Amino acid sequence: AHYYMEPSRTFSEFLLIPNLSMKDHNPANVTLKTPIVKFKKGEQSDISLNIPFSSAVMQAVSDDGMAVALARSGGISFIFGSQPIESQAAMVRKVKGYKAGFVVSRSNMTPEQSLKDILALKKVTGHSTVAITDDGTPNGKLLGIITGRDYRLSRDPLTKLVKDIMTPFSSLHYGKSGITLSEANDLIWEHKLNCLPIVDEQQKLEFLVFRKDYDEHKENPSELLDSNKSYIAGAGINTMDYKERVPALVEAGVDVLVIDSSDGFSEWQSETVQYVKANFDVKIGVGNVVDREGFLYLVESGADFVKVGIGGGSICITREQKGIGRGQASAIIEVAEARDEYYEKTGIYVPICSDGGIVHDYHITLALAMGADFVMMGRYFARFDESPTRKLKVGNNYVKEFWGEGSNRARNWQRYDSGGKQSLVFEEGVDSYVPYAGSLQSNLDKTLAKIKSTMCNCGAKSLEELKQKARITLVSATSLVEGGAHDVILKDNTLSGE
Ligand code: MZP
Repeated sequence: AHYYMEPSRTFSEFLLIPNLSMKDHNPANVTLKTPIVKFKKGEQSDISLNIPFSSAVMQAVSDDGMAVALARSGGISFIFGSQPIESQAAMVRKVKGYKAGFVVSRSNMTPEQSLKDILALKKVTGHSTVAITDDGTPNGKLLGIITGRDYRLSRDPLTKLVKDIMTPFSSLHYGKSGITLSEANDLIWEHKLNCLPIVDEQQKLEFLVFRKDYDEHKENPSELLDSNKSYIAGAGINTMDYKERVPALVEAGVDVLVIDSSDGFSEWQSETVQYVKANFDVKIGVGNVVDREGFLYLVESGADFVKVGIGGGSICITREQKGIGRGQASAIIEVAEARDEYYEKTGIYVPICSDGGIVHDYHITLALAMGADFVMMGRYFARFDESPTRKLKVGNNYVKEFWGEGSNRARNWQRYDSGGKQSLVFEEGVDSYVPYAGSLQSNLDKTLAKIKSTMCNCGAKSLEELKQKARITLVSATSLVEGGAHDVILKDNTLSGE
């Protein structure tokens, strides 16, 4: 046997040490954009996310409802594969058919009259809201208010942002640190931008509305509803029925697949990736692995991204049942190192996803600082209205159901199969409840605020910068105690924590 004499570690054993924060280290200036499929040096990933979050390939987490909600917020769901091929394809079809587009909700008002409505609408939908006027100026007649995807783009450099904007009408969201209307007008003039500024009550710029195609559609602005993009859709597959499942998912419009397995370091996965790459033009992630060898093996097989984590999932009893696994932090640190070396050697960057074991929001920041490009979470998303399970009242509390793919309830034997009986011989997951937590958007807003704030403490405005700059320390068991409230009598013994 080969011995690893260093204990494997998990997220709670680490903390981030602040770096110098400059004045512009402000959460409004932080971008969480991240690549999720491999790309060559100097190029861009074909698929990137605005927030580094994916929801787990689980019956209790990722159906079409969750997929639309999360894609709308800038992340991605991988629709669960432990269901018949046709019903999974139908879910993908629903997500792809759901346009990431715009709803015209009012008309025949001037922008001044409707400013309140615009802001109110944004509060309700969480979306950027823009107005179209007949002459494209704030004084023109309002043709419609449009809500759409939230394009959270950074301010600099403005010309690059203009180039980046793909939709005919898009907004630049300046948030609280908004510039004034007169500054906006200067920029508009300087860069000869064809756009309409929308301001808030304090005359601070809320959005710039770019009128790229406006002239072409002036006669009939509703035509602009043709040109919407659809939401991004992911789906889980297995190494058994992929020859039937993958064509159906591709036909339904899936953007990215992931092989869902508790242990991905296998010939089965290598064969599956090679088959998909040879026959389809679709991205495919693989996993799960916990070390350098597993990562390199699957990358050589053609994987677009690699998922990391064995045994850390909240509902997982694999470590107890089989004695395999590794502390999630140690796994991420080693695989991220292998990814960086591979990039150095080949010029190909293969993103990695930290899957399972996120308990506190700061664990996400740690995973990203340790080198993960995005995280996958089950328990986190299972708590929200948008997850597909029942909300129940147990005692005085509301809960949502949440069960593992390796539980008797899900019976996802393909995820655990290693060439044996075509059934789940023993359980590797439990059937459980999680505290109900409300809507995805409100929870996400809080989590993202924490991550951005921590990144500012670390002197980082992007995830790449966070990876480079983060200083991470191990904490002793004794100092863990002082991490939470201690030596006081709490007034309310239900400290909400998250
Ligand atoms: P968590 O975010 O709930 O801690 O973990 C979710 C992850 O646990 C999933 O993405 C998957 O990798 C893993 N999982 C799902 N079902 C089981 C199981 O039944 C499991 N053992 O380990």
